[in-house]
Amino acid sequence: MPEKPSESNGKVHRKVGLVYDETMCKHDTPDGEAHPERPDRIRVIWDNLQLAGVTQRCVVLGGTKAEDAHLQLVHTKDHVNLVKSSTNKKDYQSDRVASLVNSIYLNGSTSEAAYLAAGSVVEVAEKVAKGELDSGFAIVRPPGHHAEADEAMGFCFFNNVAVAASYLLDERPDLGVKKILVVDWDVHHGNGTQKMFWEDPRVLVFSVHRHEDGGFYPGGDDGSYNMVGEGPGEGFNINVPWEQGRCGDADYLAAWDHILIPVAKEFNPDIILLSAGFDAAIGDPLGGCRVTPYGYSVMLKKLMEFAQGKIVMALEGGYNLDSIAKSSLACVQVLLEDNPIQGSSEAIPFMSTWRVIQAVRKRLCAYWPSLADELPSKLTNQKTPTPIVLTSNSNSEAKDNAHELLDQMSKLNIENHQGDTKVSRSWRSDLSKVDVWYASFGSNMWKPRFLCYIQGGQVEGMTKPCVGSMDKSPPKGITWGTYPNRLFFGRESTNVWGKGGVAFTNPLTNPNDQTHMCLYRITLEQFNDVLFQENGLNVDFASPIFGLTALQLVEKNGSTPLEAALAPWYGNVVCLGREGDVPILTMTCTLSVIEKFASGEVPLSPPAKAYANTLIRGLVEGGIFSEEEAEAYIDNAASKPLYINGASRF
Ligand code: Q9C
Ligand code: ZN
Repeated sequence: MPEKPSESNGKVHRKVGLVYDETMCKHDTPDGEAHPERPDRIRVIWDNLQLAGVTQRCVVLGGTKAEDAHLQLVHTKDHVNLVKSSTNKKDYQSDRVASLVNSIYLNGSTSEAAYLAAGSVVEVAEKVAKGELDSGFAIVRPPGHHAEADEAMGFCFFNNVAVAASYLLDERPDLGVKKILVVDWDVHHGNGTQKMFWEDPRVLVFSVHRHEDGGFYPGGDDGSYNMVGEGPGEGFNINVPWEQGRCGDADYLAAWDHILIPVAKEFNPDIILLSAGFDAAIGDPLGGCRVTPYGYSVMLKKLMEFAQGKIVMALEGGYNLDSIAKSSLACVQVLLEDNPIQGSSEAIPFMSTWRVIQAVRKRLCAYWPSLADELPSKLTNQKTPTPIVLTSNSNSEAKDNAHELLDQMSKLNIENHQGDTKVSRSWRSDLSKVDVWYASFGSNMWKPRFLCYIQGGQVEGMTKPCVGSMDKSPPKGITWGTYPNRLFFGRESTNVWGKGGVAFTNPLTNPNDQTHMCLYRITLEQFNDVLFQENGLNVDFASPIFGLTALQLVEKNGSTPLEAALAPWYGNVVCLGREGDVPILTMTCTLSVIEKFASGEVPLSPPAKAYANTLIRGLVEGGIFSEEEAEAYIDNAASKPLYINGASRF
C-alpha cells in the first residue's frame, strides 16, 4: 500500500530513498595506484548531500547484499562465482594484464562492494515499486552498465540496474511492474544492459553516449542507432550515439525532447530505472562532454512526468569529484521536488547532434509513430558548427582527453556558448571567497618567481613567461614552515626551466625528513590558476580542478590526487595542516609517480643551475638560510636516493 507522503512545515514532499554504505569504498586498486573509479567518488556525493542538508529529508538506507539467485537472473552462475571467489585470492596484481584489457581491477573487498552495489539498487527498486518510497538514489560502486552476462568490464562487475529490472519483472509479479524504462545517461554506452534485454519488450533500454563511430569506449558497433533489439524486443532498444565530444545541456535536451520523451509517452512505463553516470558532466576527465548540474536536473525533471515519478537512480560512472557531487545534489533536489536549481542553457546543439537525432528518429519511427514527423528546419538550422579538432597522435585516453579539454576550453569564447561562460564566472566567484595557504618548496619560494603565477611575467632562469592568474591581487600574507616530507628533484627537463630536474615533495611523511616551505595566502581561485600553470595548462578553464568539495576532502584525508589527465606532474594536492582557520595546501606528484621515481622508471635528476639558484634565493631572502646553508640543503636533497618505505601515508 502506498504510504502518505511525509509532511513538514505544512508542505507535502516526496519520500526519497538514499542508499549509502561506506563499505563500498573498500573496493580499490590492489596497489594503491590512482584510478578514476575511486572510493572518494561516492564519499563526495554523500558528503555534499549532507552538507546541503538534504539527507535528513530523505529515507536513508544502508547497503543490502544481492542474492545469488537475483544476480543469476542476468549473469551466468560462473560469473557470479568468479566475482564471489575473488575475495579469497592472494595476489590481485597478477591479473594485471587481463584487467588492463578489460578496464577492471580487484582487491579483497571488490566482491563485497559488488554484491552491495547490486543489492542496494534492488532494494531501492523494490521499495519504489511497492510505493514505500516515491523515488530513490542508490549511491553505489562499482558501477554496473558495462557488465555482461559472463563478463566484468569497464570498471563494472554486476549489472546493478539490469539485476534490479529483472528482479521486479521475474521475481515480484505481485508488485505489478510490467514495463520498465531504463534510461542510461552515462557518457559510455550501456553495452551490458543492451545485451541483457535485447529480446525483451518489457524493458525499453535507452542509452545516450559518446560513440564516435565506435571509437569511444566500449567501442564497436554495439552502441550504434541501428541496434534496435531483436525478436519480440525489436524496437525496444534505442541508442543515441554522439559523433563527437563536447556535447552539453543543449545536445542532451534535444535528444530528450525529440526522442526519449515522445517514446516514453507511448511506452508508458510503470517505473524508470536510471543508469545515472555523471561522466558526461562538464570537467569529467574521461567523458569530454559538458552537461551542467542544471542540465541533469532538467533531464530528470522531464522523466518525473512518467510512471508517477517512480524513478530509481543508480550511480554508474562520473570521475570529476566536484562535478559528480554537484550533479547528484541537483538530481536529489529534483526528486524531492524542491525548487529546482537555477540555470539556463542558451547554447545550441551541434550540427552533428541534429544529424544523430534525425537518424535515430528515422531508424525507430516504425516502432514509435511519434518519431515519424520530420523535425522543423527552423529548429535543426539552429546549430553550432562542429569545430575543427586538432587530433592528438597519441592513442592514450588521458592524453586525448587533456587535449580535448584544452580544445574545448579555448573555444569557449568563439563558440559563444553563454551557459559555459556563466559556469566559469560562478566557480571563480565562489572560490574567490575562500582563502588557502599555498605552501611552496621549489622555485616558488622565491617571491618574484611566485608572483609570475599571479601577476604574469618571467624572471631570471625561466625560458618562457607565465600568463598569471585571472585575479592578480598579491598574496594576503607570506610565512614559512618546515614539514616532515622529503624534498627531491626529478624529470630530465621542463618547459619553463629547460634541462634538469624540478622539485617535488613526497606526500608521505617521515620524521627524519624536513622540507622548508614558503607559504602564500591566496584565494582558492588563485590556487587553481597556479595549479593550471604548474601543469602547463594556462587556459581559462570552465571548471576548477580543485574546488570546494576537493578542499573538504583534502582537509579530511590529507591528500587528493587530481584527475591524471588534467594535472600530469603536480597532480596531487596535499594538506599539511591549518594556520588558524586556513588550510595549508601544497602541490606535488601522486604516489604512483613517487613509485616511478623510486623505481627509476622516471629519472631523479639534479636541478639545473638557474633553477637551483631560484630556490636558493628564495631561502636566503626569506631569512631561512645563509647562501652556503641553502646550497647544502639543495645539494643534499638532490643527491640522496628516494626511498618510499617506512613512511606514513596521509
Ligand atoms: N583505452 C564507466 O563509466 N576506459 N566505465 C578504457 C581504454 C574505460 C568507463 C580506455 C572506461 C570505462 C562505468
Ligand atoms: Zn561511463
